[in-house]
Amino acid sequence: MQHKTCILMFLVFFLHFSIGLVTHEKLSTQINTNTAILRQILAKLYGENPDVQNLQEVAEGKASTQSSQLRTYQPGNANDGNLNTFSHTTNEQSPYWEVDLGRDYKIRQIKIFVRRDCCGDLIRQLDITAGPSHNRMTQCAIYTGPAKTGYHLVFECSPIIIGRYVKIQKNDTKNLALAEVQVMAIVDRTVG
Ligand SMILES: [Ca+2]
Repeated sequence: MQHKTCILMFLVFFLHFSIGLVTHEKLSTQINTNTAILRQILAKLYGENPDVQNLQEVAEGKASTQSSQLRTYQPGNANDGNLNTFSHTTNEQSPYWEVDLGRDYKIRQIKIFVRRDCCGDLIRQLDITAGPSHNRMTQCAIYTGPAKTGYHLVFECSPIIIGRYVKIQKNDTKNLALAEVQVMAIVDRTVG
């Protein structure tokens, strides 16, 4: 990582210095040229570590379930891409919500969007796991909370988890309501 830091420091210096030398008329052209060079070098740097790029959300629209359901608040409301809809279990012991991504992904982050209308403090005591099958789940994070209404929580899975299922389980006897869950996975680079 250190040589990358040095290269970036050099680039910042180079850009600063070169902009100072050119005339006002040439400034725009010079900036465009420098930006192109910077992009090429950054692409080269990140090319050595493709994990830095290519994080994609892979949960939206996938099959999801929950341990119980209050009225019409179906599990799919938590991965429909809409922050104004939410899933909702009944009050029960250890309610959970789970999504089936359809295949294994390299899961790096799990994001939870708390309801915007109320009750954010009920997002607490969460056990966030992922894995390739239900009997091989690995903990990504725990969240003691409590959250607040409208919170956006981001959990890093470190190291990444290879998994098809992502489960959010709450360790109390109240309901689990989720406005949205996003699963950010490392997806293979596309060429061109
Ligand atoms: Ca939603």
